Amino acid sequence: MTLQPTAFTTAAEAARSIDDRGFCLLPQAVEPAMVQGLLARCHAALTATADPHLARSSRGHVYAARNLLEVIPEVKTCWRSGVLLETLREVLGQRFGLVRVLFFDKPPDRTWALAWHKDTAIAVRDNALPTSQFSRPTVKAGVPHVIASDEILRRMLTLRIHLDEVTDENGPLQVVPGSHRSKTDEGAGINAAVAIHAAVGDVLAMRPLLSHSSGASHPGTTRHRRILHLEFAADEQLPDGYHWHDFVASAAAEERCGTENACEETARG
Ligand SMILES: O=C(O)CCC(=O)C(=O)O
Repeated sequence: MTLQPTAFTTAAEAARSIDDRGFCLLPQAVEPAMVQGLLARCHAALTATADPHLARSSRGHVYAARNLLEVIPEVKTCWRSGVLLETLREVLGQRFGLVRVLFFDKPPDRTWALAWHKDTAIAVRDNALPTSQFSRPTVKAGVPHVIASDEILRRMLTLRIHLDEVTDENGPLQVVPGSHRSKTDEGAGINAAVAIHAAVGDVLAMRPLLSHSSGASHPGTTRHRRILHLEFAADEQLPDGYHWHDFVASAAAEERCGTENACEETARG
């Protein structure tokens, strides 16, 4: 089954779909000029750098990159207006922040497939602290990660910005509707999976616990499948003294913080 964009006219409708099914597709949520800017920035950043943490094809195409917050500064702002900001606020509340950014491509000469899984790893500053909430510390591309509890993952939302059209030809993401509530049902319900077809500028909003997979692109295709994957969390604080590796506060949180600082300064005289 294929999912075509449904016109979610309000963030409240989008949030209801995310609550019920674990995802929704937001058509044309990123304007063409912004998509062009992001593509140009990704191309410049990912071809210029000799960073060994980038995954490259034999022809030098980057097909996966992590930790893009500093490399592509536009990812800190491209969601700060319109339906993306409204949906993030509706789902995560006012104090949310951007915590991790990845890039995926399926270059024609180096396509790939990914088995069914849920996104359970988060990037933290120090993954060696004693904890009952986090497990399996690892280092991915030089950044410490841990597996987070369902409680934390249920308060996160991912936006996948489509920089290319996605059809059956270039390995669309498949998702299992309703599989977003816990880690325990991994692999269940794949008979009901839907493929996410998207136009350039469409954004898939999905819970990290939603079961997902993707197949290889068709042989002979000339299509890339470039996606910026932005992960957001509702809360800046983590348990057991852990800290997000990065937390780029939403405008609302920044404004409030600014006001609080101003208030503190006024109170201090
Ligand atoms: O973009 C895709 O096809 C899947 C990427 C993904 O789910 C992941 O790396 O966890």
